[in-house]
Amino acid sequence: MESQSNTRSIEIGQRILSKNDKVAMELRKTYAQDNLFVINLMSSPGSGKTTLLENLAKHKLLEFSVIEGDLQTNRDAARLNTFGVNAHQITTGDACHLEALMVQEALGILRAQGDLKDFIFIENVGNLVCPASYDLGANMNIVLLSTPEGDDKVLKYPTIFLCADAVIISKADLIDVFNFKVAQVKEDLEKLKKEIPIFLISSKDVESQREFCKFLQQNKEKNYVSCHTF
Ligand SMILES: Nc1nc2c(ncn2[C@@H]2O[C@H](COP(=O)(O)OP(=O)(O)OP(=O)(O)O)[C@@H](O)[C@H]2O)c(=O)[nH]1
Ligand SMILES: [Mg+2]
Repeated sequence: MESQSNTRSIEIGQRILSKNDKVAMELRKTYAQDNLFVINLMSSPGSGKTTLLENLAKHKLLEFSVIEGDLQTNRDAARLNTFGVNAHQITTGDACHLEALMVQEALGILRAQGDLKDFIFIENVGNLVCPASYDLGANMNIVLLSTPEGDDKVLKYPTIFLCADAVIISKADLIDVFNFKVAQVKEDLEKLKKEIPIFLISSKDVESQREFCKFLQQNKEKNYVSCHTF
């Protein structure tokens, strides 16, 4: 018979904060103090994150600065600079996500350049998995799902959709081409117990972009802060 141990385990109902979580908490305070509204855009590679930002700038729908994340090259920052957007590129090398410390440094650089707008987009590294594990302290986490990727992704990659405050179905002009079912995405988000706004956006439809900007402005006025854990 096994001897009974005198030890017992106690459940501690508190997450142990990682270094990233601690920096994300600091960032959250900085955003609030400086009246910044920060949006973390996450998606697969090529789903249209940079194109959306280009369009917001081109049509003068919102004034914003950008922190760009890619494994290599400064191509996305250069694309946005062409439209007069102050965009700072982070190249992560092998890392498939941005971390809070990288964002903190980039924010310092944008600030030092003296052109920090009230809205800041963080374009995360294109990946539907890793960014969901790194809190960047953003006011809003927004996931893009483009129509060519298929309408079945919400339940296949639930973690990233669980931390989303809104979902953008991008390349909406191709809905019919790819037989993309918006109802499937809604149903799967409901299965994840998420009632969140869904925007259908196309680079060819300025109104869809305007509606999205209105949503961001309303949430900035409300001082919305994401409550989702990473
Ligand atoms: N038809 C159509 N094509 C689009 C739309 N938005 C973007 N694209 C195209 O999709 C491709 C990828 O767009 P990007 O904006 O570079 O995608 P991204 O998410 O920034 O890509 P990464 O930064 O590499 O993760 C480009 O060829 C765009 O022209 C859209 O609304 N409709
Ligand atoms: Mg991009």
